[in-house]
Amino acid sequence: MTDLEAVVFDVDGTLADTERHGHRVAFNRAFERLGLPYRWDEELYGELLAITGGERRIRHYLENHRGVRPEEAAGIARDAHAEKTRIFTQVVGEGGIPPRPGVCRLVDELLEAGIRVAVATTGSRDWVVVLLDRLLGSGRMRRIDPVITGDEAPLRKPDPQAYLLSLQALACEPGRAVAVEDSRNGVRAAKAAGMVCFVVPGDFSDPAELLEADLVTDAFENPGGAVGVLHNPHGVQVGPAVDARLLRSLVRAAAAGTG
Ligand code: XBP
Ligand code: MG
Repeated sequence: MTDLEAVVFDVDGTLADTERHGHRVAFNRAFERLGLPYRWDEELYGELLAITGGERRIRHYLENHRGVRPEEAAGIARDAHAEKTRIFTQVVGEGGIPPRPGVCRLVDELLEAGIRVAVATTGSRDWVVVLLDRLLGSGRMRRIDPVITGDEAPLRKPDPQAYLLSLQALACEPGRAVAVEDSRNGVRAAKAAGMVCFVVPGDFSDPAELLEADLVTDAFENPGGAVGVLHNPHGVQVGPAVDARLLRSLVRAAAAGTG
């Protein structure tokens, strides 16, 4: 029987709702500090999220929305992203971004059950380590390994590099590992790495674009009752909250090829 050995969590949108009031605001503050006339509203930012990695996102915006020449865009993007990283790291250090409900409980349950826990994100290491420490606490963080960031995986999602590097460090077969994601690019990265993919859609994700996932629910847990099931191609039995038992049965069902 195929058993669950590891769970690899994405960060942005998955462990916390970081985009709308976190990254987006930090990009705008960086533009302002550098005297650049750009401001990203929520609608535009939702579109730009199709481009993963902050520096790539700025470069894409300059070239495609502002007609800036590629060499010039690359220089502006580098400076603006460095400033954005400083600002976001400070925001995160102030502790204003809470984990999504149920995330800490799920991590504890997995560790308790002897399942390894790791992180794979396209974000920059500078702020990722500060955010993880704030969200999960240093006790849990000591047990989460590896933490793969955009610094180690320059090929951003949907490229599977971040997931492949985490599987390598875990010495785990992809079919025995669950990737926990929130976005289409994340699902594509996880599936390209051959992993089982569980999704709780984020702030900006459209559930209709997440159909390659093995299971989609509306939350890890809901204060008012059971989680809602949005996509369940393997027909696994979903209890009131997302727990270690559910991720175990998902790996078994995916291996058996049900659905
Ligand atoms: C998240 C991202 C990140 C952040 C910005 O994607 O694309 O780039 O938006 O972080 P995922 P940086 O959740 O799929 O990893 O500015 O540090 O790149
Ligand atoms: Mg994400």
